[in-house]
Amino acid sequence: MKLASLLATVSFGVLTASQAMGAESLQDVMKRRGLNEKDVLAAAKTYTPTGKRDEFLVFSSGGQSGQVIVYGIPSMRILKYIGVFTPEPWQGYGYDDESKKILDEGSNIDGRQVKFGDTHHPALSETNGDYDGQYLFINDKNFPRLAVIDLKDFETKQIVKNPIMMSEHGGAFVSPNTDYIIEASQYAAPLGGGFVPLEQFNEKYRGAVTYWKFNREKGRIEPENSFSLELPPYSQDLSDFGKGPSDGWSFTNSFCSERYVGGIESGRPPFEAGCSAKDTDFLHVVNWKKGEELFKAGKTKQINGHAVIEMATAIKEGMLFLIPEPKSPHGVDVTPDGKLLTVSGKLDSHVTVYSFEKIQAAIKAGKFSGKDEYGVPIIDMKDVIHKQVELGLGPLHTQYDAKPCVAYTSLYVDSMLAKWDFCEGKVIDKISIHYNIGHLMAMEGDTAHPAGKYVVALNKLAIDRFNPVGPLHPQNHQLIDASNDKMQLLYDMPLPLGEPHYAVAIAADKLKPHVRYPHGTDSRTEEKHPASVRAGKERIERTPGKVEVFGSVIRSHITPEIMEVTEGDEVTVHLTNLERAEDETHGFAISKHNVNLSLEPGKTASASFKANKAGVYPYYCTEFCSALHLEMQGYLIVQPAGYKATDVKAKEGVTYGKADYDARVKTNVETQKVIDSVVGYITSVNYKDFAPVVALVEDATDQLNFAAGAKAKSEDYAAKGDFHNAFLWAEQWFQYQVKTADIGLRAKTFLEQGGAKKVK
Ligand code: K7E
Ligand code: CUA
Repeated sequence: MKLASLLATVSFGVLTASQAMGAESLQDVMKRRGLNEKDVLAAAKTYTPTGKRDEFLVFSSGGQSGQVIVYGIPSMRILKYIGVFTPEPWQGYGYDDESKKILDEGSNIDGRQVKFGDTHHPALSETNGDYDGQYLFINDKNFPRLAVIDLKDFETKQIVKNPIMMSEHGGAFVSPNTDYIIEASQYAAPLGGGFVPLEQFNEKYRGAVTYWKFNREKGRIEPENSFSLELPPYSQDLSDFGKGPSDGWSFTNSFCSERYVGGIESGRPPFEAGCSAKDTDFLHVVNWKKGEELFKAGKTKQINGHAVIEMATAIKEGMLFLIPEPKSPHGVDVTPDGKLLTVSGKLDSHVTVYSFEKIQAAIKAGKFSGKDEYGVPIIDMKDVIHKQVELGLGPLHTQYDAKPCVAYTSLYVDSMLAKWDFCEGKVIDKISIHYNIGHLMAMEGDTAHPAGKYVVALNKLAIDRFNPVGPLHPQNHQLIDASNDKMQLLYDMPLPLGEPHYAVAIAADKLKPHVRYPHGTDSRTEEKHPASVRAGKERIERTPGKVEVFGSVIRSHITPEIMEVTEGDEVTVHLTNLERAEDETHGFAISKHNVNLSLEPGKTASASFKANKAGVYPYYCTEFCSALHLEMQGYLIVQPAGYKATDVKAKEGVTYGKADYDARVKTNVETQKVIDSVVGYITSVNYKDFAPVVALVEDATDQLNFAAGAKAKSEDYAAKGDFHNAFLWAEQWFQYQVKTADIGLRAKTFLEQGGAKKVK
């Protein structure tokens, strides 16, 4: 009745009627909130009603947080933080033994644990130059390392530490088939570490690029099959791989090719003066395919057990060239067709477009304007320029549009974003954004086939856009509608982690993540966990000084519920989540032991710790997993050394009799009828065609078997006249029934909503 009258109101458009009912019209809301038509249009372009999903997913650098932020476009709703270089407690990352192996080892340098990461550039795996939705990589500028994230479960699987660099920046960027991931150093230093006085900067300090070999089948980087190229001590910067005609080549910018060393405290002009003195720096052009051959032929030098192609070898073999590029450049970005590269000079108002064909022609003809001090051939800039386009002040990074020849470039000094034609060399549109823009991101905008539609401006430290939250301001990602020539600003999203740097956006339908793990999976190795258990096989193993628990979690209990250990024991708790239902993640935390596990359905994770203080430590589930979540608990009992148990029997809190037992059994019998009717419905339709329902039915069957076990125990006790225990087991029988019914009803709802068909 209510609905009918509401519909009537809408269809007749009677404003006063809706006001009379207390509902507001769009006009009312616009007036009340001070919105104009443009605002409402922008809202309509981003608003995503409940249940609707986003068209693109973004993987954004979490900056100094060392994490990755995942959000949707156009809604700008945050979906996940992925722990990468720093712990992420909710996911148990850095808390369970399995992830600690990756994070602790990947954070250790010279015996020190580095507890942050300066993440800059995420990169998605590619097949033929297009995103394939399989893997994500991200670099750490501060502690040169690279992480591999598997998009099957959005978890970090590997961290490789760069064996020769002291800082980096030009990573991660992938080759068109993800054979290699590039990591270029930033500030020159002695390769491999160690002390060399600054006076020997020119002779002994070096830059480098590392080509990390990626094994796609294993989903891991193979350090033993990776190599680096030694470079002059110019501050190498951003990099990109060629594709299409330029496949096999990579490009790395530099700044401070002046090789200036500051020292303001001793009266020397500072770094920033000496590092921007010249009008040009150098773009490094590298034939990495040739590098791969040299590496395989062993024409390398070992530094810290890592193969490095020396500059002299690279020059002799014709794999390294330099091209001047305007003043303090930042991004170098290969066009989707692989024919051109755009380079932005921060201190130049132009973007320079280089032609790969012309570069190749110059190399083939041996036409060089000279050599740098290290003997690297320099290609004359004017021989290889396609266009120079005046875009505005402080151009930084470029991304590409779905339309041929169309690019977007961020203008740091102007606080603008330019849409331009790199074939013709003309500006199409410019839009003012907030300020402090660094990178920008177009949808799949660094691939062979960009998707267009939206651009995001990644702005730093949003002083005035949001409610103030203290001196440290949030970052600001601004969504821009780029589907028309004229761009429109749609939405400001504050991000409260670190400086955004770069982000990549992929069509959401390319991602097919798991909803659960196969039973007993170690998610970090993606293999069967050796300590996983099946229901009923839980156990505790003891050896002198060691206790190992092989337990399980399932609504709503942890098995075992009591763990008794002795002070000083080394304890390891392995827990397997036996559930199959998608949302049945359980947590496991032990009071005061820094133990927190996230156990998604099917996962096995472990926590090791020393029981160093006698006491009673409650443990419990940390996810609100069911009605009896709070009862999902247990005790770690750490007994003092030499403790002897007395045989005094514990006094029960409450004792139960026959009447309690009878009443409980009566309810259980009623409950069983409900379950039977749900089971009847499920089996009467084609439920086997619904994978999630099949999983739920398996879960429900488990629970029902447990219920049968508890019922048998209850009846045994009743037969012996022990109604206290008979009642408690009847209660447990009921708990299993409740869980069965809960799962069964979820399956039923799913089937009804999914249009299941009658089969009998
Ligand atoms: Cu421009 Cu690291 Cu790519 Cu920051 S970087 S903005
Ligand atoms: Cu399991 Cu709460």
